[in-house]
Amino acid sequence: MKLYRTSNGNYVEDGGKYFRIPESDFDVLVAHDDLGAYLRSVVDGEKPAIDFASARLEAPIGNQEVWAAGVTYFRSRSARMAESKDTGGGDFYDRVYTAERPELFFKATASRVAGPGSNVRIRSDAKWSVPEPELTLLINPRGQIIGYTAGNDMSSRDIEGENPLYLPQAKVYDRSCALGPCILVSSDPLPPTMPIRIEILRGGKAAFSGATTLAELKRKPADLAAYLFRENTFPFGTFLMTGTGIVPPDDFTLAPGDKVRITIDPIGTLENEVVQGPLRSAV
Ligand code: DO4
Ligand code: MG
Repeated sequence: MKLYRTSNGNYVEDGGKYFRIPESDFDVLVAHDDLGAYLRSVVDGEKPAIDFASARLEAPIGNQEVWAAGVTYFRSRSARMAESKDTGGGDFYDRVYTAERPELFFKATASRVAGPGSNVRIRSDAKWSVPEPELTLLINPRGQIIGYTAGNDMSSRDIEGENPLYLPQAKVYDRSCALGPCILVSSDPLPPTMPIRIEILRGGKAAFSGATTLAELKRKPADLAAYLFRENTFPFGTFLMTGTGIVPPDDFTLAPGDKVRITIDPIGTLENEVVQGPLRSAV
C-alpha cells in the first residue's frame, strides 16, 4: 500500500485504487500503533475516491526531521575522496566507509523539503551541484521502519570538497531535499536487487542517467536507524536518507531548468525541476 499526502488530504493506494484516509494529520499516521493495519481497514471500509486525480501531490512529511547517512556506497566513498584530496579531507571518507559507526547528519526540516513536481534549489555560491538519489526510510517515534520513499539529497560538491567542516552548508539549505511521491508502507526490508535510478533532463534530453541497487548499500537500513535513535528521541518520527550510490561524472553540475527524476519501482518516480535564486521562485 502507498500513502500519499495531497492538497485534498491523505490517500492510500491499493491495487490501483485510491481511498481517502479519514485521518488528516500526517503525524498521527506516522505515530500509529500499526499503520499498515489501519490503512488496510481504510481500504476495506471505504469506497474508492474519485477526486485523487485532481489533488496536488505534496511532500509526504509532517513535522518529521530529515536525517541522512553518508558514504554508505563505495561509489560515494571514492567520489568524496577525490573531491577533497587536494584539501586533505579524503582519508576521513575512507575511514567512515569501513568504520562501525556510520556517518549520520541532519539534512532538513519539513519547510526545506520539496514535494513531487515542485522545485529543488542549487546554491548561488556553489559551482558544482549534484542530486543524490537515495532510498529514504520513514521511522516511527518508536524507532521502527514503517515505510520507504524516494529522496534527493541535493549537494554542493565544491563546498563540501573545500573542507569537510562545510558539510552543513553543502547539504542544508532551502529546498535542498526532495521526498516523494508517496510512502510505500511496509516494515519488511526491500530486496537487495531493488534498483534506484536517476535521470537528469536538460532541454528535454538526457544529460545524465545512472542506476544502482540496494545490494551496493554497505549498511543495513535497520542498523542506520538504530544508530540514529541512539541518544535521540523523535516525537514525530523521522526520515533517514540512506546515502547515494550514484555520482555523476566530475564535469557535470546541475543547472537551472534541469529536471531530476529518481525512480524506485515500488515507490514511483520523484521528479523535480532545479531552480536557483530566491526561495519564492521555488515554491
Ligand atoms: O560525507 C558526505 C555526505 C555523503 C552523502 O551524502 C552520501 O554518501 O550520500
Ligand atoms: Mg547523500
